[in-house]
Amino acid sequence: MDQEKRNQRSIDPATLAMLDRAEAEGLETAWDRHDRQEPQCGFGLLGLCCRNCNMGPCRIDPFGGEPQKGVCGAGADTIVARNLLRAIAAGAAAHSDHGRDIVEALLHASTGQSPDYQVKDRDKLAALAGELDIAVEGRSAEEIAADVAQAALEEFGTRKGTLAFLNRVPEKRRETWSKFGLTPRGIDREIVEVMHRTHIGVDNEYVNLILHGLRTALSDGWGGSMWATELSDVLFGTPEPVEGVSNLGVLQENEVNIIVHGHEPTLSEMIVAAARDPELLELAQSKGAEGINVCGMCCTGNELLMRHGVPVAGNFLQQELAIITGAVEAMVVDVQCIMPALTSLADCYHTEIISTSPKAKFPGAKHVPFEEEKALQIAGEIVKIAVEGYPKRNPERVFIPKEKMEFVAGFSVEAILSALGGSLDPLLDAIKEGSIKGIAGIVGCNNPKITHDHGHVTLTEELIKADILVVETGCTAIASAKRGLLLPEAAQKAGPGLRAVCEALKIPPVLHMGSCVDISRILVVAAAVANALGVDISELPLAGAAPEWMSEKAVSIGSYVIGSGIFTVLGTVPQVLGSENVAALLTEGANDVIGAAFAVETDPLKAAVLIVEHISDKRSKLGLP
Ligand code: SF4
Ligand code: MSK
Repeated sequence: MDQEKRNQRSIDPATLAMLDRAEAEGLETAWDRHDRQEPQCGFGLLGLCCRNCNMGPCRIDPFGGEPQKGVCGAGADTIVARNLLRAIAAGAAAHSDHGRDIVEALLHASTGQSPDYQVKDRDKLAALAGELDIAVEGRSAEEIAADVAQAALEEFGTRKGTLAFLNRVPEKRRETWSKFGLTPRGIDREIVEVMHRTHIGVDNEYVNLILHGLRTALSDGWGGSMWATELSDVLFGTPEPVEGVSNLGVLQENEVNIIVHGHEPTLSEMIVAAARDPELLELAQSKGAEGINVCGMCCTGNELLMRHGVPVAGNFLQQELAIITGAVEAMVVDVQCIMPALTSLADCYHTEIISTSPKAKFPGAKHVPFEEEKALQIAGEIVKIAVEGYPKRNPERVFIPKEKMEFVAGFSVEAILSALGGSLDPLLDAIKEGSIKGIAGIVGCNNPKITHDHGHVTLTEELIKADILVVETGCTAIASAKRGLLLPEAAQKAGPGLRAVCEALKIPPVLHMGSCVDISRILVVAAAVANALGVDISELPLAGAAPEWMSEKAVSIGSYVIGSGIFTVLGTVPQVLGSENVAALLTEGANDVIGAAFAVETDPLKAAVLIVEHISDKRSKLGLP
């Protein structure tokens, strides 16, 4: 591969070193497979193909020629809107089903069915119980947890007609939702209704479709994702500032390396515990290893990092590269963002891919079904498989890049409040007097369509320079961690106002708030700031961005973020440009309905300009300097 093409793949030296290694070994990665997909289907890129019934597949000519209608008569607006809705539904379902699993884990913990799990944060449990009108006085944590879990389960197929966490939403926003029929009624209900409406011959009016798409996404942000976050905190502990290390250099040459990858904390929490078992450590030593090194990848990594400081081996596009180090005994996967390519790649090494969820099997993987009832025992079995694989490692094929970077994570809402001295006031004062101009949430994936980590890091650096406090989750946060932006010292790269605030509070200018579902933490902060100022979220100097997004979950996230009133810049082009009407509604018309819209800008420097301008516009409308 020529140097120019190689360097366009990533800005991360560890990633580039591993791509060279892959090429030398004749191994393919997502970047190679992406190249082989070129040119990608033009109809698909524009959202203009439909497979919703068996009279199709149908496609619309984007240049105005024939055909302009599918067999049923659906035109570009309907087809593009329906495709977008199905992506939102898939993303909302992924987050919310994860949320439901956590709710059930809490329920089983409360009844003693899964004895390895206990309530870790009783204060948070009590606070949630208060929000849900559940009695606390004189009751055990288990009794309260059982009631909270039952109330949470009710949110999925609710008959109450609305979601509990809407009490956190500023009144003006709730009025807007109510006026336009956007108030989510129940998590499962909205997702099911997307599938109904997008069936042939149901909803064919693009505005009506998109309004329901926003409602569905809001049921994710203020429902499924928020429950996942809140109850993970109850079960596993609410994150507090914690030090960690990131990038492939966290893999250890002389230890058993286990990577936990995916999204759910339930199993990975137990893997961390099992890896400390003296018997397993002794077994590892008997196999010639100096220890057992559990590292995270993607959002399972973020969950563990936020609560235990477990090292993070990398973000989405680094999952294959971790295996190519030749130093990974087992990659243990649960759900979401796990490439099916991993198993054939692992066949070239001694690495065992271990799937654990009944919802996610992978041809070629070893399946060890995870059961909460025997969580620690199963985690121990998995760790044992990894340990026993250590002697099969071929030291001559081991290549671990040296890059790794320290960082500070763990910024839950509670941790931010504590850093501020217990109240939002110092943050509000800093925003009001202009030392912090505003807050930007940067989130999302990697995508081989654009240079790995470049979008995340460039946008983050530009915004902190402009005195904008950045909060991050998911693969963005891992990109920033690798770049040193999650260290308090990174305040030196910030503008003078933000730098002074960070130095006074001893916090980084970029706060890692967790995994993809933890974007709900960002919503909670936004709502709390709006409530404190007595305004709508859409009036605040806030912005969102997803510079390298690729997943359907990101489509749902972007939609609930604008639905919550926050302007959002997308760094990869969504598949909606086949309908001028849909694109105009999402980028302009939405402003008139929900007070926020999307922008699409693939250049992160220009995206930063858009965000700075937006924040400055919001500040002047609020009369702030
Ligand atoms: Fe074609 Fe209409 Fe069927 Fe879609 S729903 S495949 S546009 S006939
Ligand atoms: S893991 S959804 S690649 S952020 Fe949450 Fe990363 Fe995107 Fe998956």
